[in-house]
Amino acid sequence: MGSQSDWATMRHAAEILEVLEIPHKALIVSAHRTPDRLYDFAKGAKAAGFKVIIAGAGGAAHLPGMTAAMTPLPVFGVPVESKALSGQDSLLSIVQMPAGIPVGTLAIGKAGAANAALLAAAVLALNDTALAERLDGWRAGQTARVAVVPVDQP
Ligand code: RP5
Repeated sequence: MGSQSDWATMRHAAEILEVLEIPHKALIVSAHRTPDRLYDFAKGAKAAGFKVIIAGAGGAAHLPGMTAAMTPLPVFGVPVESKALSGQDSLLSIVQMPAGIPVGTLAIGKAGAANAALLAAAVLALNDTALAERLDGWRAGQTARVAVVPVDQP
């Protein structure tokens, strides 16, 4: 993620990765404030053993696109909800990649972070039967928790 301030959003990705028992690292890598850290991370990610990168950033959100430019790994971008423009800036910055360098862009905010983790899990599950079963179980649990009849909530 691009900043400590993104963690409130990106922790929703980390929580799902934890539940699915997917080893992961949560790192602050700013395209603007720590460009050398971004270069080192993105250039070295594949050799370091990463399989998928989830990049969350807000505002002029260059992190996902710049990361994708420097790694062959799949990159999923999460537009963090910004104060000034409610994440519309983040979304458009991340989603409008020119042809040739893809970033799989998720929804703004918490839903995008959670879905980035689930999408990463689905990719990894293609070559991991045990993870595929855990992901199936997670989805079945979600389905089972949906009530048929709504209740009044306080
Ligand atoms: C982006 O700027 C970060 O991804 C963050 O969403 C946004 C604001 O960062 P802070 O000023 O809160 O550190 O680079």
